[in-house]
Amino acid sequence: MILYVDRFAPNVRRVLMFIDEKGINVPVIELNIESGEHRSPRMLELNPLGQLPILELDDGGGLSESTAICRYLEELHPEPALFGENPTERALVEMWLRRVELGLFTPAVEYGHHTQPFFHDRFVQIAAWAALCRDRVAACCSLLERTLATSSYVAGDRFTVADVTAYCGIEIAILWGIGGYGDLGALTAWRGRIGARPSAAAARYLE
Ligand SMILES: N[C@@H](CCC(=O)N[C@@H](CS)C(=O)NCC(=O)O)C(=O)O
Repeated sequence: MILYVDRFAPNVRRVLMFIDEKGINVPVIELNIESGEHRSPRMLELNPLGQLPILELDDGGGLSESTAICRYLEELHPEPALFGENPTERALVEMWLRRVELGLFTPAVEYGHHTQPFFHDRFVQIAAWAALCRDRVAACCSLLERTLATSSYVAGDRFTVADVTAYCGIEIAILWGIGGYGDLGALTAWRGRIGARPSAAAARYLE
């Protein structure tokens, strides 16, 4: 098993943080997205979408999509259970994972694609789409604020993969300067708690 990464990529960071929380050792090969190393013929064979992260399996097959990779690793190494321990917990984790991926992580990433000079050559940058993404991030932060006022973690009282994705989403939103979450006390306190975990180093862009 080999994990192909570019450590700057937010989706890669979700998987690296998850692996660190699991306490498992997965061999990693570093590729450079900017120079196109992730789109070599072999990498495209493993993931025709030409995106990282990719987990190369021992039978030579490729697994992509960050959540699918995390689920696979959870199956191989069930403890600690980061996708939930019983049917209710698993459903709640799934619910929150979808909410924070669709409402926070993905719009925060897309905001960067549509605003940052670094991505100018890679994306047709649409200011109106960036504004919509920023608003979606703000709405998800408000939702998290209400939730975290009464629970320690995103999907309840235990750390799960929903915290990993939410934390990576917040860090990328802050990197791109999407402001406004600073007034949200419960979310800020949660960010401090998650940021104190050793695994968070894999996700943090700014100190
Ligand atoms: N849905 C995929 C998204 C993967 C993705 O967008 N990867 C980005 C880095 S964060 C990438 O490889 N971009 C390079 C490219 O599209 O050429 C996942 O969850 O892993």
